[in-house]
Amino acid sequence: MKKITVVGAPMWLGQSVFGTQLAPAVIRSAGLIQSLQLRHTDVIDSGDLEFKSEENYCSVDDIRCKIKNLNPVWEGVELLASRVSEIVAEGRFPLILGGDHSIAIGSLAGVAKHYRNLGVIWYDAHADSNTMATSPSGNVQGMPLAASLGAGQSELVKVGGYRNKIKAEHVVLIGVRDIDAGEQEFIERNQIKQFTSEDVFRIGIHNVIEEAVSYLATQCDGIHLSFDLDVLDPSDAPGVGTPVAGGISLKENIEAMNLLAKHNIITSAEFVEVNPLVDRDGKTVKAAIALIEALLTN
Ligand code: B3U
Ligand code: MN
Ligand code: MN
Repeated sequence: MKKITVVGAPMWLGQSVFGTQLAPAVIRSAGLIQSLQLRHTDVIDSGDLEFKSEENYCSVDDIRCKIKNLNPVWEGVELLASRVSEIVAEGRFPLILGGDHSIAIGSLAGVAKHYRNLGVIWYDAHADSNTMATSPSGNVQGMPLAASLGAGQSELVKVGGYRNKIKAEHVVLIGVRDIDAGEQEFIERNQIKQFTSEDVFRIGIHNVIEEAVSYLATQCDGIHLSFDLDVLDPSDAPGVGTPVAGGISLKENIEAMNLLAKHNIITSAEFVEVNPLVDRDGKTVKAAIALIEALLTN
């Protein structure tokens, strides 16, 4: 039985579509906490962190302006890193509700402090491996994996007071299908293991998870799951900022979460990028809850 602490990270400034900051509240009001309490005797909802919500305009000749909203995103992820670190120090399982994917910088900074070799399973249509130099958008949403591996703008790389939260050989990307040229180069240079959505269709989600688990389990003393809802096919998860066609079905993703639960190897998790304002019939919110339930059932 896991001791779970839920924390909301209502961030939207890591990208430009208003709405991801509403996800933690909407996911809660759709019944997440009650559902977790049916499965676990010890569930604490520690509420939402308070993040700044105003966009931060700065002079275009400032090089740091290449990163959209750098200062408020940085402040937010520092706050999240401290909170997540406390939760892990209390011996509890942090379940973080995003927010856009920039929050992963804070989640990983908070978690990785407590492990020698933290593994990461990164579910995403995107590779989130851009730096200021390669990003086509300037959105921190597209940079958290690179930053956690020590590449990019120093504020983001040094969140939590240290750098290189994780090692490239302890990362597995699953479901990727929209990778920028600079990201491709980064992935190859760092030899990051990836299963594209095509790989998932070819070998099946069951085999992908078994391979990912055996790749990480022997080397890692904990595994963080970073789950971007846009890994799902947009027909199952329309409520995300940047949907990408050709994704993995909700059914297969639930099967994946069930398998991870069976292996009992995930030690912290975040679910990000739900945008209730562009969702249809609460489909994406319901999908997020179903995935969390599958992961946290034992
Ligand atoms: N790779 C692009 C697009 C993107 C990344 N993550 C999302 N979209 N959700 C970028 O802006 O870095
Ligand atoms: Mn992402
Ligand atoms: Mn994505």
